[in-house]
Amino acid sequence: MCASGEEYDAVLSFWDPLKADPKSYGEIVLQRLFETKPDSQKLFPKFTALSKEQLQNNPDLQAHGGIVVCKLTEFMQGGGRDKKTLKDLAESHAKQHKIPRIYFQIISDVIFEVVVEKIEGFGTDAQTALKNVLKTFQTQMGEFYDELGFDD
Ligand code: CUS
Repeated sequence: MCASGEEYDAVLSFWDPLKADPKSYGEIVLQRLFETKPDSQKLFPKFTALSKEQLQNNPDLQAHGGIVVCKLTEFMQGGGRDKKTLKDLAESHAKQHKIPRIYFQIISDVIFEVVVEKIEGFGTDAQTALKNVLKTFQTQMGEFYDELGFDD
């Protein structure tokens, strides 16, 4: 199912902390991702060899995490209609990083978990909205992956 306009607004109404501090939240998301799904750490060469300690306060990890949160924010602010953001993201992740599409599902689940845990006020309606927004995000990324003929 596609997220509705109200659902983007519902999520965005709680999103200010992430917008204000994308690096910190992005860092938490990537650390949680690597913990729960260790093989995901191997997808980016700059993170592969890092120990758990080295993943703390790591500027590269914070920078990449910040990008993840900012891209998702842009996607929501565009009401899911801004194709350019996702197209660029799909291209870099397919062609350059070669990330299998299943990882967008996995990172979405982690984002959901972290947001609900860390952000005040995310009630059941906002949670459903966030789930649908993330689902739409994955679907659209999948469509670009199809266009690129990557990882079917
Ligand atoms: O960067 C980005 O942006 C992406 C995310 C979104 C949500 C799409 N990514 Cu990168 C992803 C991933 C990573 O980083 C790691 C691992 C897996 C996946």
